[in-house]
This record gives sequence, structure tokens and C-alpha cells, in this order.
Amino acid sequence: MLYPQTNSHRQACDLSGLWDIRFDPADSGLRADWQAGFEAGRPVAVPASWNDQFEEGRDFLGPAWYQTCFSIPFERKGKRLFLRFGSVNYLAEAWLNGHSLGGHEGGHLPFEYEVTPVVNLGENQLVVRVDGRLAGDRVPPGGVLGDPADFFSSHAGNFPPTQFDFFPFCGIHRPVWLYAVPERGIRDVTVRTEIPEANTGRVHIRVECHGRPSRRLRVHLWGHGHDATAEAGFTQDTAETWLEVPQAALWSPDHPNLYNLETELIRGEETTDSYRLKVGIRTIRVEGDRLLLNGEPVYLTGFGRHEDFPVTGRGYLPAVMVKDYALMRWVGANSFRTTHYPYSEPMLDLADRLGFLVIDETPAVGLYFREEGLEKRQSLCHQYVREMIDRDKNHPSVIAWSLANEPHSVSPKAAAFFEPLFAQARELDPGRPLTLASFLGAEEESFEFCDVLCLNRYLGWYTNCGRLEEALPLLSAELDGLHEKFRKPVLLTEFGADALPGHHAQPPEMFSEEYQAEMIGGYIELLRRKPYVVGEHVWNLCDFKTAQGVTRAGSLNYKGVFTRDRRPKLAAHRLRELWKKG
Ligand code: BDP
Repeated sequence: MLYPQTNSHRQACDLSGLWDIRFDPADSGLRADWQAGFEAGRPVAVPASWNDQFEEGRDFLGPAWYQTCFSIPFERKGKRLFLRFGSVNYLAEAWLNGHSLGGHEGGHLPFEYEVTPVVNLGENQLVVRVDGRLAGDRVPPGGVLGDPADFFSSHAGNFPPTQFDFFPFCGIHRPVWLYAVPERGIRDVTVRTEIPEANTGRVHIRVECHGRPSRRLRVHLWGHGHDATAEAGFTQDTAETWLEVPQAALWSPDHPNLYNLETELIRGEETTDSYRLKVGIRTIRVEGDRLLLNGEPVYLTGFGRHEDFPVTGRGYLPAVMVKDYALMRWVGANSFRTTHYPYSEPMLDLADRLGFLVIDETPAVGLYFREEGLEKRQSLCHQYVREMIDRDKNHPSVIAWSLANEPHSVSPKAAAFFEPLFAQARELDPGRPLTLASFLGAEEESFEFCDVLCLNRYLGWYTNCGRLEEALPLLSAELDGLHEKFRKPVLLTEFGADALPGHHAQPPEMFSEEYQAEMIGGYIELLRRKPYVVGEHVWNLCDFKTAQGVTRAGSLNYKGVFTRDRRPKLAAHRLRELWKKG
């Protein structure tokens, strides 16, 4: 799904700003016809989570109703108009001028509605109902009662009752766009790159249109001293072509070289639509125990993180996004995983531009395999894989897809759940490695489907408390066993310790900045001795908000090496020493 763009054929208008909101705790809005517009709304910022904007909003998970008005700021003749939502957590249902547009399930991924037939020339009223309540048949799941025999018991008693370790922020989290495209304009562009021989890049381009265009496709690729065009005809609504780039300036973290690609629909000499993308020429694959970027081994240093900031919650905040890249660069990171959901689209644009390697993860965190709701959870996971790959497939920065975080795969049903999911991802994108992050280690049956084994480990924290000297040999033996069993590269996708900023101890003890720094340093030193380890992702870049629970002082997870307001702890300095010297 393309990001909206403005050029001489397309127009896009961001509807962000102050909207109206009304909470609906009795769930009576539908019966009271709020979809046609409601009274007694109060101002709310969009995009942002609603939870920290209002005192009684913090633990309220919905339903809530949003509304705004707009008129169309551009010529609409010959155009198709769409409303596109970047992320609404969790259920969304929208109406324009009282007409139902449809619904969408799942946060963090975009969805859109064509509104051409229902849009007014004058003022338009958009109403959105948002429901972020936790339920066992949603993904991520919540509100599931603890079973003393499984891991959920450690989350039982959380408030709100999440089955995952971050606050269940709700609302319209990313910009809502009104955009117009030519009637038979470009609907999708897919770019794939290869390096068939040293220094030569090949860029494959596939363009799909709205309807069947009686025209041709022209593609133009330029940058780094190269400038070339190619044309192709359409079969049905699709056209494909490719361009060769001799002496290609390849994309990598050290040299995030990007080319400009313009795709155009041509009728005679006239251009009827165009769309621009940045293209990075690179390959990524797993060979033996190595992860190869452009044929060369690459080692990942970086983090798991969250889209999380005071007051705005999980809302899109460009300044914090830019700051986070600055912090990651300062500390010497070259990569991150989008724990535990796909991040905003501009975040990936910046990764392309700044040269960060991204493991893009679906919102499938905390999956469990009890029968109730299983079919629904499975179909949602398939939907997320489709939506994520569709959205992010053209980013050179995205080097792998992660299909889940810490599924409770002890169940024999887990492998049957994951096998078709991995098959779907491979079919949609044969070019990128696949993975999931597991806390089970060698017991994770679904590692069989992965190209890289992502392991989350907290020895010295949740177990072997305060005893790093015990924890590290256990980790060492476990890693060797895991590699021995699967013979695939291993990435430690989570490790770390909570540190209360300003809390110090000598000798180091749990919750002190010293212990966090020592634990992270100890893990890294060990990982560097394992030839099959392809990277280290510390949990977490920054402290972040969680549900209330006995293990989360002040409803914060303090495993950040930076505080929630982005100040370094001792561990950030330690990482900088380790990562900057390589
Ligand atoms: C891991 C989860 C992550 C948690 C982390 C922790 O993947 O979401 O925040 O543990 O406990 O199990 O800090």
C-alpha cells in the first residue's frame, strides 16, 4: 500500500490536528446514532493515544468516538478519493457524512477507504469509533485469565490485563490522510533489487493500477551518476520491467545510497499519473551461520524499542523519532527490531536514509494456542503478515520479517499455526529472511521455519537474580545447544536489566545502573565469542510505559539504556564504548 504523495497528478492532505472525542463506556453510541455526528465532544489531539490526554482516559480502553470536519482542498474532477488511516488501535469503524465506510482490526498497520461516492463538495463529517478493549481473540491478546501452569500467571493481576509488557494505548496513532489519485492511476509499486554480478545492480519494478489502463508504464531511475529509463506495456492492470545499474552505489549502513525512482503512466506523450520512491540496491540472505548484506557478513548491534512517549503515548511524534535515531547513532547501533508491532512509515523512510537495518515485526506478541479464539487469532496473524509486507516491501532497510514475539509455543498446536504463516510470508516475499523471537530456545518447534533464530534471554535478571557469574555460563551452554540443534545463525533479540535512573551500587546489584551496564557488557562479551551469533539487540532503547503490576515500578519497564525522556544511563555509555570501537 503506497504512502500518499503530492505531485501534479496526486494530492494529499493530512487531517491531523484537534478533533473531537467522546468516550462511550456504556457502548450506546451506535444506538444513539453517533455515526451521523455526536454532541458533547471535547478536543483531542490526533495523532496521539487518548489515554494520557484525560484523567479518566488512562485506563479506559474504549469504545470512544472521534469526529472531525474537512472540505476538499483540491480539484476532484477525474479523481478517486481515499481516506487512509496510518494506525488506529485497535478496532476502527468509520463513517463519512453518515455513510458507513467499513471497519479494520489491528493497530500499527494502515487501512484505507475509497470515499469518492460519498464525499461532499462542501463540508464533510468524518466519524470514527475506536475500541481498544483487551480480549482473548484479539492480537495481541489480553484479558486472558492466568493458568497457573503457564507463563500467563506472571502477567495475571496486571492492570489493564495485558498479555504483553507494554501499555495498551488506544486511539488514532498515526496521521489520517485524505488523498486523490487519477481515476485509472497507480495503485501499487513493488521494487526488488539484485546484484547479478559484482558492482552491477538490477532493479525490478512492478506497477499495478486502479482498473485497466490503456497506457504504458515508464520508469526513470537516477542518482549516483546514473540515469536510465525503461518502458513496458500493461497486461490487465499490471506492468513489469527492470533496469540495470552498472557501477551501482549499493545500499548499506555505512553508505545508505539511495536512487530516485519515478514510475509514470503514459498516454501518447502525456503523463497521466506518477509516483516516486527511493530505491536502495542491496541483497540480504542467510548462508550457513552468516547473515550476508550485499554478499558480506553483517553483525547487528542495536535494540528492541517501543513507540512510546509521555502524554502522546503511542502517537506519531516526528521529533522523538529523529531524536531516537540520533541516540541510536550516538551509541553505535546499526539496527533495531520493530518490537512488537510495525512502526510508522516515516520511521522506515528514515532507516533507509540513515542506514539502519530493520527487523520488521508484526503485532503478534504474546500469542497463545488455547482453542477458544484460535482460528480468529490465526486469521488475524495472516492479515498482519499481508498488510506489513504490502506496506514495507520496498524499504532497503527492512532485512527480515519477524512473524511473532514470544509465542507460548509449548503447545503442540503452535507449529501447525506457524507453518502456513511462514509459507504465506515466503510467498509474498521470497527475498527476505524470516524469523520469530522466542523465549523457549531449543524447545521452540517453530524455529524449524526460521532462517535466523531470534532468542530473548534474561538470565541474571528473571532467573539467577543478581548472579551474573552463574547466568553467563548457562547462557553460553544454551546458545551452543540451540545452534547445535538447528544449525542456523542466532541473534540475541532481547537481553537486559531494569535500572532505576540515578540508583547506584558498588558492588553492582539489581536495579542499579551499574548492574544493568555490567549485565549488558557481560552478555556482549560472551556473544562475541560465538561464531554463529549474528547480532545483539539490547532490551530496550528507552524506558517505556506498561500496565500496572508488581514488577513494574511506576508502570514503567526500566530496561531502557535511556530514560523515557531520552537521557543516557550508565549502560548507554558502556554500549557506546563497546559498539563504537566495533
Ligand atoms: C520479554 C518481552 C518484552 C518485555 C521483556 C521484559 O518480549 O516485551 O518487555 O521481556 O520483561 O519477554 O522486560
